[in-house]
Amino acid sequence: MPQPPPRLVLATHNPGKVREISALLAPLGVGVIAAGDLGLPEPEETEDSFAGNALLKARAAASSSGLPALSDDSGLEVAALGGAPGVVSARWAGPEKDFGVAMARVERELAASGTLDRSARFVCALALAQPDGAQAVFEGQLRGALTWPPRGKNGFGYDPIFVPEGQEKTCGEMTPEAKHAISHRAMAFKKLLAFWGAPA
Ligand code: ITT
Repeated sequence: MPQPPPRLVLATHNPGKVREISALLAPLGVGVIAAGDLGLPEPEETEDSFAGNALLKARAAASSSGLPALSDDSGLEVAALGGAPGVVSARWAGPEKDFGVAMARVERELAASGTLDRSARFVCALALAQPDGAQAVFEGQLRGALTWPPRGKNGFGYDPIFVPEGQEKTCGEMTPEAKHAISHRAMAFKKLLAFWGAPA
């Protein structure tokens, strides 16, 4: 059974992900170094699946740092938009990474689709890569529905317009602990813990 490594590189340049993944890793005593702090470049995401892009990012960080690397590729899939924005969820925010713009685009396209179906899901693929080439991917999802206007200042990305199934608050209104109890990232993380043989 593989063990949690003493140190790993978090192969992400997204501060929201660094915050959430560091909190998930904290109880394991794993030391975390963010890719940005090592000056690692942001690889171009050329795959068409969350798992493919997660592996690409983890492999790039492991080979340039010589340390185990953990990456996260995630996004929002809106049913009425055929799964968009999906793997290009970050790109909808443009070069300024303005998620006000991205959320408004989701709402605009949903209105234009003429459907009443507001269902959506968040998807997360976590990839672990070792410098020796060993690798694994763990996936999680969170089902919910989209609301408008955006509500809440917690979380990041599309959180203010996403209401998880069975909840009334958006992810932007939830505490970090409440989001960790149900999130796509936490569900993928549970599978990583099982792989490491660590208690969930
Ligand atoms: P890295 O590639 O450096 O990790 P990124 O932001 O470009 O950062 P992605 O390509 O995986 O990452 O884009 C995923 C986008 O999906 C992300 O920017 C968010 O806007 C959105 N997203 C993912 N998880 C989310 C969450 O828990 N809550 C809200 N939005 C989320």
